[in-house]
Amino acid sequence: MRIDIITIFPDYFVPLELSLIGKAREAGILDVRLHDLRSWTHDRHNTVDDTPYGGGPGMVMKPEPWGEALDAVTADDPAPARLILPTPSGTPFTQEHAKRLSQQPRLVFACGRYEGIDARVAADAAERMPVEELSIGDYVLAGGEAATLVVVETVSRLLPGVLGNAESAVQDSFASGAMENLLEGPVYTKPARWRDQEVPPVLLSGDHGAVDRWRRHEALRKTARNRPELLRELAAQRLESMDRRD
Ligand code: 6GU
Repeated sequence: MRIDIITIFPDYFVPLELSLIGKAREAGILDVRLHDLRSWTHDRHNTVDDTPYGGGPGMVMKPEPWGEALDAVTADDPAPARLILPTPSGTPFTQEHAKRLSQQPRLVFACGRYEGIDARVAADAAERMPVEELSIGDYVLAGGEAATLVVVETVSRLLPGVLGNAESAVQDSFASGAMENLLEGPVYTKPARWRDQEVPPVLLSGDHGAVDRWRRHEALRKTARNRPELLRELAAQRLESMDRRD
């Protein structure tokens, strides 16, 4: 997969050299390219923002550098690109989005700062490529960079050959595998006794059926405690699938 990131802070993306993603890049599974938006400015101060039409606080990113940047980055056309615009006003990013995005050959991320990017940039780009506005949660970041890191990491670990254990991506909380959208319960490793705490004996029993039942029970407990709305959604889904069978 090819990923292009346009930002005024290319240094923000050093973490993409590390760990899982760093290795995926070295292995040629992932090709990440960073682009400094200011290289598409033409004034002495490399201006990327201006005051908002209609008034109000803060600054808005100017359309011209963004238009030129997107033209240049997508002119080199190894595969059709999908443009991702991280913004707190986007649709909520979920594991389902990640799965879909991981099947794309090429993603381009446009990291806005300040109060956002002039709206004409997205409208103009949409004439040539699919454009998605994504939010990573109901809070406001200073810019799209941290959100881009989140989306890139979530998508990258789903690429074939990136995870050591192909099953762990399926089993994750939210991956809708065997645990049907429940949160993952507690996990343990050696030693069996640590600071007066025992590992739950069922995990040492060798009874795989009992282990599966215990894990599902713990997953339900954790979900009820931390995300009760997920249990209601699960119940609703079940009723719906029963209706379809009738
Ligand atoms: Cl994608 N961008 C910004 N600036 N803030 C956010 C966000 C994105 N998602 C949640 N908050």
